[in-house]
Amino acid sequence: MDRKVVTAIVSALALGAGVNACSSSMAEPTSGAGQSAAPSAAMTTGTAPVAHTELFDKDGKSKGRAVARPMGDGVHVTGDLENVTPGTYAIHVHTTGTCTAPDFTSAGPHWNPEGKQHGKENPSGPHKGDLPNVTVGADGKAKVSSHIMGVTMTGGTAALLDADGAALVLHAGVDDYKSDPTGNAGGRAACGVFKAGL
Ligand SMILES: [Cu+2]
Repeated sequence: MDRKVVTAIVSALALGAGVNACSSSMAEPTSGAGQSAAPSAAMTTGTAPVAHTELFDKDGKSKGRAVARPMGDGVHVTGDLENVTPGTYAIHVHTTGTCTAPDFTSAGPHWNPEGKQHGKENPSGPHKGDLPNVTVGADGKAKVSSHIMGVTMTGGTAALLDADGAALVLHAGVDDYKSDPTGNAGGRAACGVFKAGL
């Protein structure tokens, strides 16, 4: 068994045990050449419950991709938005994994397994699906990196991949972090269904 394979297996074990720290680094490279494929190999062949999504607007144009994976006490969502008009926008995990154009109301309200109100600045909030606003630069791109505490990918009472799934929704406006139930974030500009695997 060569070193590359060992690295991949160690990475997969770390993911499965949920012991990886909350960072974007999935595996440390080891000495020697040809190591670059190891982290992605682990992520695509391991059994860790991860999910991916691609967001589309009402015309079917891709607005980027995101991945949700177990991390520490919850789930971490990372993504790369693209082809978005520069500005600041709300982005949330919504409770139903259905994205029907043009308005994407099929995705339902914000993911809210604890029955709270909306927003981190709301004393009765937030929803689990309340992610920080994203700012899209002049290049039409933005990074998403948000941690959701106290949830799971599968199993339990607050699972992202529950029976009706979940969706990632990019809004047309800014989340004010307090107006219940939507954050006054405007319409739903793009929507992506979380699907198990990468
Ligand atoms: Cu939303």
